Parts: sequence; C-alpha cells; structure tokens
Amino acid sequence: MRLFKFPVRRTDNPEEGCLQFIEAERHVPFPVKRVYCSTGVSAGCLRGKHAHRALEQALICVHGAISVTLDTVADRTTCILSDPATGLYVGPMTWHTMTWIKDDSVLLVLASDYYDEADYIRDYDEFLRLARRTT
Ligand code: T46
Repeated sequence: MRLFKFPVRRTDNPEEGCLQFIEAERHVPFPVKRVYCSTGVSAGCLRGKHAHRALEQALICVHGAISVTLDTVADRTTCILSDPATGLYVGPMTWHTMTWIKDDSVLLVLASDYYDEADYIRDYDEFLRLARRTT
C-alpha cells in the first residue's frame, strides 16, 4: 500500500483550521489530467468494485472516513482514509472497493488521465484472468 503525505499549513489560531495542498508530479508521481469527487454518499455504501487497465489515481478523503480495499491478486489490503493530507495510490490492475464509514464523507480523486470507460474492468472474473496473465 502506497500512501502520499501532503503538506499542511496552519496559522497560530486553531480556529482558522488548516490548509492542505497537492502539486501534480511533486506530491503525486503522475501528471494530473482529471479531478473528481464523490459526494452525498450514505454510510455503508460501496462504490468502486472495478480495476483500471492503465489509470493511476490518488484517493483522498477530504471529509469523514472511507475504507478502501485494494486487491492486486497477489495481495489484498484495507486502509481507512480520514485525513485530507493523506492520499492512497491506486495503480493499474488493482481491484478497488470503497466503503463509506460516515455519512457524507467526501472522496476526492486525482487521476492521471481523462475519463475513458474502456479503461475500466468491471467484471471481477475478467480482472482475475487479466491480472494473472500479467503477473
Ligand atoms: C474510481 C473510483 C475511485 C464520468 O462520466 N466521468 C468521470 O470522470 C468519472 C469518474 C465517472 N463518470 C461516470 C461513469 C459512471 O456513469 O460517472 C458514473 C459513476 O461512475 P462509477 O460508477 O465508476 O463511480 P465509482 O464511485 O464506482 O468509481 C469512481 C471512478 O469512476 C473510478 O474511476 O477509480 O471512483
């Protein structure tokens, strides 16, 4: 599991909160061509359940808490994201499932390429077949 730590800036006044920032190719190791977010999701909901053929992504929970399971056939790990200054790398050929732990948690995603449905593998058996061929 690969986690990125992003810079955090605070002032002396705790009421002003903090500011996190992410610079493409500095704080994530790929060019960012697309940013999207998932909002309004209820606790207990599962999203994802697919892999990408080539896409690289960083998943960041900017509010709330979201559990993410990564399955590369060789390895399966689960991580709870709840810190806006932490990004989880999801590389190609990684089956990923996100489970919302808290209502209205917000998932922000930085992606290395534009949306392309052809890059998705949405069938788990097909994912296993392709992943075993490439490992
Ligand atoms: C991923 C996880 C972390 C678009 O038209 N453009 C976009 O940029 C995206 C991301 C999605 N869509 C469409 C495709 C579907 O018709 O939005 C709809 C919902 O997408 P999906 O069911 O794939 O959503 P999630 O939450 O299961 O997965 C999303 C991303 O699609 C996926 O790439 O890795 O978040």
